[in-house]
Amino acid sequence: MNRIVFHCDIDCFFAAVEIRDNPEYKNKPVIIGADPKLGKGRGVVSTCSYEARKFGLHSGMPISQAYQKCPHGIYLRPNFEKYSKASKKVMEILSLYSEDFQQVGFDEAYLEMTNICLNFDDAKVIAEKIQNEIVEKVGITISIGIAPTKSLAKIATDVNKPNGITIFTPENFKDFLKVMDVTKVPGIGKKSKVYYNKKGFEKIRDILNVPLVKMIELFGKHGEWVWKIVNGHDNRKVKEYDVSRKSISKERTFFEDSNDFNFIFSKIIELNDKINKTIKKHNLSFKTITLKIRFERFKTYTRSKTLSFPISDKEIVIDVILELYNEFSKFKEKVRLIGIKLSNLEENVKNKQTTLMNYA
Ligand code: TTP
Ligand code: MG
Repeated sequence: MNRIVFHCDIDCFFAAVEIRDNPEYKNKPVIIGADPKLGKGRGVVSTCSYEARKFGLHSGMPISQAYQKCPHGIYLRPNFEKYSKASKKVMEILSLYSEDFQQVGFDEAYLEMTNICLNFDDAKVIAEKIQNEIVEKVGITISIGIAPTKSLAKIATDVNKPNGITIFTPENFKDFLKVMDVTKVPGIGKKSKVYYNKKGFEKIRDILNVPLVKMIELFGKHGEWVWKIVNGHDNRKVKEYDVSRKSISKERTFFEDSNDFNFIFSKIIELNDKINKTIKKHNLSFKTITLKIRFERFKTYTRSKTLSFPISDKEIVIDVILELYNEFSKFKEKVRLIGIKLSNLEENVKNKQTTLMNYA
């Protein structure tokens, strides 16, 4: 079945918010980042308006270099509180267009629109509606990529920025891709570009022209991923994780029942590491920690502790689990199974803010 996925990305995000709040900056090169100190400043450009990009400026460029290229630009320090508010508003609007909504970072989001849009023409109308609503309510513009997979939608967004809508259909997406540089594929950055170029892969066309086995032979797992993306094979769902899912848990039955505390403890650590990966991946926190323990004659107990505030710390889980385990330490029977469950889940908004702070 053909899917319709939207990828939305705010245009020159930090700069757009400053221009919104200072209309006199409109159509001018606006640069957000470190103080250029007349060309002697240290630090980098966080982002800049599209007018500034015409002078060759871009995110990550040393601010001193930016100043040399564009001395008449308007140089501003970032105001994260403002950007955070704008991001929240945009995400609130976007999330109302589909229940399957996934925010990525501060200025990007995916929407699963398969059952909401009838076809790609309908998708375009809805995309325009989203753009207008965001201009009206937040005062900044976004670009939208529409495609049958998440990765293709992301590539599509960049085709027409700012304030653009680009549609890749199952019929035409390869025509768009073939002329693009390999770095347009999410996953091929500056470093992997070198490897791909060395083997003669300059344009996406070069990837489309070889069979999957060749890509695996040359670039292993990475090559497989890249080949699948550019051929439209990417089944990743928009909502990979649903916070309304009540808990995350893992348990392990031992091959042999045991009362060796060191062994049991090592299994607890293993389970906790696995759960923590999921927690981190989805940027979650939790309040309730549960230990499950089953003894050799199948008698099973669960013991929980609920903290007064949500945490995402894996060391604290171990402390709590050990505290809960203590009750059973005098049991003579051997242990057959150990499990850990984290519940009362929440998404970590705070962490996202810190990430934003660390960004500039
Ligand atoms: P991007 O979406 O990469 O850039 P952008 O929104 O400014 O521009 P575009 O129109 O090309 O999407 O990043 C979003 C915000 O994140 C950006 O406004 C500022 C911040 N940022 C940094 O602070 N440093 C960086 O190196 C990058 C890439 C982004
Ligand atoms: Mg952006």
